[in-house]
Formats: sequence, structure tokens, C-alpha cells
Amino acid sequence: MRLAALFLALGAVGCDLTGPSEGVTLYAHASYDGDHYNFVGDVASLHSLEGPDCTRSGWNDCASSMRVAEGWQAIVYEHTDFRGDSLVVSSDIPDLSNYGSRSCVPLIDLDVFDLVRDTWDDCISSMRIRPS
Ligand SMILES: [Ca+2]
Repeated sequence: MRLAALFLALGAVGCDLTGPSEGVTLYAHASYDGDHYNFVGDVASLHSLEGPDCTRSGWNDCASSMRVAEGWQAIVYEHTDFRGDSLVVSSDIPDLSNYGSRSCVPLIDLDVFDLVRDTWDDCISSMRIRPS
């Protein structure tokens, strides 16, 4: 009973300890923190999906961590319509900034660190999602 109450309390502040039962969940912050959204099919553009923590342009260029349900796989893309650099993801990624990209540079927050990092943090704009 106490454990259940703890999970409920953590859920209320946005921390997701369990991950998705199907598909892929994106999180606005690293370590599966902040606002999150579960996807079970292809998403050609993340622009139209609003999230409280993602005020730029929906979920576009917003995700900083992601979880993949057992038996599922995602291919994430730098641009909308499955264009640009891509990354195959078949297990949880607690911090997308640890994954280098050839060309991912957020369109907003163009500071020196973003320009030299080129990581998948705040970069995903579309995804293909399916059972693996
Ligand atoms: Ca992007």
C-alpha cells in the first residue's frame, strides 16, 4: 500500500518509473523526467503535439530522454517526414545528449554549446515506431 502511494505521488510530479507497456515514450527532460507522451505508431511531425514543458513547437526538438517498451523499436529522425539523420532505438535512453548526431542542431537555443555538441538532445522531429 505504501509503495503504491509513493508511485502515485511520483506520478503526480511527472516522474515516470515504469516506462511504457507498448510503443515509445518521449520525455521533455533527461532521466525520464518532466512531461511525457506515449506513441504507438509512426509520427511524421511532432510539431502538433503540445506538451506543458515544450513551449517551442509542440514536441518538436523537445525530447531529452525516451523509453522503449519491450519488443518495440523506434527509428527517430532529425527532421519531420522521416528525413535527415536517424537513430535506431530499441532500448531506453536516459539522456539523449549522450548520443552523437552527424547534424542535429536545435533551431532554437543556438548557443555555442549546442553548435559544438551535435547530439540527439532536443532534436527528434519524427519517428517510426513498430513492434520489433
Ligand atoms: Ca529536429
